[in-house]
Amino acid sequence: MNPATALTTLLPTLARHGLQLRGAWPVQPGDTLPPLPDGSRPAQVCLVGVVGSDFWPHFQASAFYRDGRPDPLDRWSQAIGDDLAARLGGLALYPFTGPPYHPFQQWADRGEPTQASALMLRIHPVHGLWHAYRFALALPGPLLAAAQQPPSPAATDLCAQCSGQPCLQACPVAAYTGERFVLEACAGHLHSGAGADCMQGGCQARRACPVAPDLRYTPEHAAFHMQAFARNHG
Ligand code: B12
Ligand code: SF4
Ligand code: SF4
Repeated sequence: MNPATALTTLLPTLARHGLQLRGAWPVQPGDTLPPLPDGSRPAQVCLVGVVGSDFWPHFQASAFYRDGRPDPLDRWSQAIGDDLAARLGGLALYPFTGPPYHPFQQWADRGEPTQASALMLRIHPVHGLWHAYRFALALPGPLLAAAQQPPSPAATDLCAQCSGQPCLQACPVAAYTGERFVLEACAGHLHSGAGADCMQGGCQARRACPVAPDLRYTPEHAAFHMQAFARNHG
């Protein structure tokens, strides 16, 4: 499949689901990736993810959201990723299959100007902390030419320049220390009555970040992630 055909397969499908192509990078000799269905080694990896809550109405309208079975967002992602991979002769890889997990955050830095933030989540100069990854497509050839990849603004050292680093002050139980995330403190708070603000509106530390406030997740979207997180921890 030539790059133009690959793009006309990929981009409209992603747009239909509210997903975005988040960058692409060539596979290097040191990358440990599974073989493609035909046994060959992948040549390129494309990262697909969400920015803000754009995908939320699409996911909410899907059968996965309403079927009452576990992990609806992961299953929604798998249906889209596996279908696209089959059409492109590639393999879909997911951030949630593991351990061991695929190093999605390291992969992100190879395809777009993301950096580790003070909260250790990746921060993007345009999307701030309000983005995540749904799947990667390992592809047989360089299907997406460099010129056709999404334009990337330059990476900046946002957190080093951030006055007062409000994200590190905002957690009521100081779960983010700047060096590590104290999972037990966060989970304990979420399961207590005092955790209602985080559970209903999303992580207060993440919400305190002044970058890209327009992209903050909607309360319904944020609450969905917080419920999943609390269910898995505690
Ligand atoms: C395990 C995991 C966690 C663990 C962290 C364990 C640890 N080592 O510290 C826990 C459960 C704490 C966690 C929490 C969260 N996570 Co998490 N997590 C993952 C996961 C599945 C695997 C990370 C990994 O081990 N990778 C393998 C190593 C080799 O690759 P790496 O790129 O170097 O990964 C390192 C970092 O990712 C780091 N890390 C991962 N998550 C977190 C979260 C926090 C708070 C910190 C401090 C570090 C951290 O730990 C890894 C090992 O050092 C990734 C998905 C993925 N496959 O990368 C998501 C991922 C990193 N998480 C993500 C998110 C959004 C979260 C949450 C904020 C919200 C949520 N949806 O649950 C929460 C934070 C809690 C909160 N109060 O809101 C996103 C980050 C997106 C971004 N903008 O960068 C990812 C990429 C998932 C995705 N689908 O996009 N997570
Ligand atoms: S509040 Fe400041 S330090 Fe914290 S993540 Fe946002 S830019 Fe970085
Ligand atoms: S969800 Fe709430 S308790 Fe957990 S890290 Fe964020 S602000 Fe702290």
